[in-house]
Amino acid sequence: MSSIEDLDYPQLILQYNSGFLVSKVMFTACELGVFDLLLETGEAMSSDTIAACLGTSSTGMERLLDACVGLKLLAVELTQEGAFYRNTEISNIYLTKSSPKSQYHIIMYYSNSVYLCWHYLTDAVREGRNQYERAFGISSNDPFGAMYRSEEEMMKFMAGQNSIWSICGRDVLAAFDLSTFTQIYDLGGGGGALAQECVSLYPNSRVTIYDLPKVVQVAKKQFIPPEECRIAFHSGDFFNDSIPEAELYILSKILHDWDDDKCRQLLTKVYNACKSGGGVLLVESLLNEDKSGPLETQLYSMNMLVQTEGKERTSAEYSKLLEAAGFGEIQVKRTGKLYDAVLGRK
Ligand code: ASE
Repeated sequence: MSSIEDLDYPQLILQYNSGFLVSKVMFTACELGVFDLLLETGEAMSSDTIAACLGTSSTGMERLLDACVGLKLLAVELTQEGAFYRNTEISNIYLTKSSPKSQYHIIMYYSNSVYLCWHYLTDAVREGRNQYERAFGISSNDPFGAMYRSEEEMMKFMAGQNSIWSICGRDVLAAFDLSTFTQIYDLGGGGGALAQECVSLYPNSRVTIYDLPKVVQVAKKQFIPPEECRIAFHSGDFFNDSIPEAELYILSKILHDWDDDKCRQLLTKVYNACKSGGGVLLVESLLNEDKSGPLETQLYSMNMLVQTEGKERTSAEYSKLLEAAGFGEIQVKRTGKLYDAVLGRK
């Protein structure tokens, strides 16, 4: 019989106690450009050289680099001349700015925006609402007004979302055979990385990114190459403006931003606009039916509490919302990765 002391509970609690320290070390190494510098120079460097190149203190940099080694984000070689640091393969692929699979922008968004809202998690739980007022002194009644409070903030969010689709986009779009749908609207398509994955995976598809005018303007100018003729744009607010007819609507991480009422409102509008025989694809991180996990999704749901009006849901909850709007033949595909897919048909 094992007593409770044999289980590593104290260890677990101490690990959770310092979980945020881990995030902060990675955020800081990214923000200072440690991984970019090591990729650029292509050889192992001493902490003094790295500190000099990046304009930081030696004492701070040495500790940051050692912590990154502990996190397996850097490797260290000890020589007679001292310690030399280099990137691991994972940091080269995901933590450098220029890599095609770079997560740099979403990491910066977490570091500079999400993190500040999480400072007020206790208040968010007490009040049951997002914390823009406390974190940034701006009204929290319109979450996207708050998230897009400046063009810079909006671009950080768009670039952040794009980096997620550079690693998860293909899996969610391949979860179902969507090749019979050619006329597709990506509602709230933002920077358009998912739309780009879509036209690449389904070469006969045409995707229109439907988003707020200021988002569309930036997506056109900064994110989608002008020669990409399979991607079009539609400026509008999908709650207040009309939604054009199409065969398939993608709502990728849209419903998780809103409460059930708003979700039903939006899905009903989508249903009315949809061609018969068409469908709607929800891309979301699905909770288990008993909400016992996955942990990442439970944490995302807390993030929706501090940042939006929404929450993460189970597949039964999404199915109910889809059915209430009129959709049928609902199919759910768990990808085993961060984001899953739910397809409904008209
Ligand atoms: C949203 C997505 C995000 C609204 C706010 C957000 C993300 C961070 N903040 O639709 C990216 C995905 N991360 C999470 C926690 O869902």
